[in-house]
Amino acid sequence: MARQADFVVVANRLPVDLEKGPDGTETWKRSPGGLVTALEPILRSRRGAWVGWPGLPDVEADPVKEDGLELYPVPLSTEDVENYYEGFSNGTLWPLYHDVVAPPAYHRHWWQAYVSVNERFARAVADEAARGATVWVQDYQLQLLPGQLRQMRPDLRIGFFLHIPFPPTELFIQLPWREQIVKGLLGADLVGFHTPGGARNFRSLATRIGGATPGATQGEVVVDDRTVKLGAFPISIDSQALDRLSRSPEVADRAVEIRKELGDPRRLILGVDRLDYTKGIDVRLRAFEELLDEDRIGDDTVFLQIATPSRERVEHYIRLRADIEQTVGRINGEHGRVGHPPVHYLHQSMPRNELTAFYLAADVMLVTPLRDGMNLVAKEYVACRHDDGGVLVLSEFTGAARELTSALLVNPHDTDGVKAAIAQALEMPEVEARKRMKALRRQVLRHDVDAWARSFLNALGLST
Ligand code: GDG
Repeated sequence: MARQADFVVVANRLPVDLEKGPDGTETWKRSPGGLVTALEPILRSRRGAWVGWPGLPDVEADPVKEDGLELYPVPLSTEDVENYYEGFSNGTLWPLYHDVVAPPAYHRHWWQAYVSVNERFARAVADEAARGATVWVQDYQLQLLPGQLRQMRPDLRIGFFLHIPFPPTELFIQLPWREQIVKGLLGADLVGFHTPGGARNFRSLATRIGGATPGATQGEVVVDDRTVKLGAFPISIDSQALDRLSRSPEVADRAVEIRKELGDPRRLILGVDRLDYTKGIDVRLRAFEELLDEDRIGDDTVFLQIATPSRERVEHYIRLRADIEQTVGRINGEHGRVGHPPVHYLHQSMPRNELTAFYLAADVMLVTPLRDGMNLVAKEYVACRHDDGGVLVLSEFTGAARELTSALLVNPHDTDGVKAAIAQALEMPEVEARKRMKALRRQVLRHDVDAWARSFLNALGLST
């Protein structure tokens, strides 16, 4: 195929999932997400393409045009999924980059798979990108790709964005392949992070072990006479769209119905996360349990935790699920009455409309990660509260805490502090709660995902 795309997005996953029917027929199903919403107009306006894995192992799919988007599937075998994706990406990099809240495993065969899968993605991009095209690489699964691609196609302009935190040097240097990763990232013209702290951590490693020298400003380093820009680009959501959806009568009615189904509690507390050990689901369950033990919360308060299934074959996740489900069982066993469990726990994925109704129904939203690159759930809760209602309790250890300063900020390691914040949120005078929510909404509605994508691409030299 002729090289034709002027703008290529490359991510581990395509924005569509390939699904196989019982009769073997293959169909593409759109998987909506903030990233594709933000990038779609840009992809459409400039001969854009998206390169990624279609989500099923051992499938060779042809390039397709779906809804006007050019998609280039990169195949992964079952072994690739095990070693590159579940192994090195989610068993090594994910815990290492999240402050080692779970121990990372270092296996040479996982690393080898990571190198070769990154190279396969790089080759696919090199084949599709037109001369002088701009390529935007997404996330921790593809950190070697910028360097590999620069070797193959020095004519390309390459940007890289990391969606998770970039750890401090003291942790990063555990990685046996630390130099290769830093050098891989330095193959880009611009490396973006959610926070200035992430950019600073990378900058210091780039000069220490990546062979870079300091640039003219804090936002630059120099490698082989080439300037690499570094910067913070805090991601956001399609705030207007969520605000609109939350105003629809169906969602409003559903929010009322949800409270009824939960037994019309005086107060509804909500948590929404992928079931991941970084999200601090255990932190808020422990705090809630102690508040019940101490009679600081009565049976007029209900806690609903939605935990979306995630990475279900990775060992830490299997253990986490068992622990959380045991805790929920214990709390309900000790504090529940027939028909009135204090904790409602759903291990399932929700349709977007339903999730929006939950946000609208909740008096208190608990977002308590031990570490999180940004955390979009916190921003989504705010975007849905067009009524200026609700109180957000937010961990200081999220990227979002830098922007959402009117939330009740908590240290998730301080159980007493989390308990105090929950109690304060439950009893906060309405005037104060509304004032805080108004301030949060100003921030989230002004800084949306479109602004994020534009600021990154403009810094990369692409006018949008
Ligand atoms: C990574 C970084 C960073 C969840 N359950 C359901 C559902 N979700 C949606 C949420 C939200 C998204 O998934 C989760 O985003 P987060 O930002 O909270 O967390 P990660 O998945 O860990 O994302 C993170 C992000 O990348 C972007 O850069 O913010 O720090 O870890 O949009 O609404 N959506 C639906 N049903 C569910 O059950 N429809």
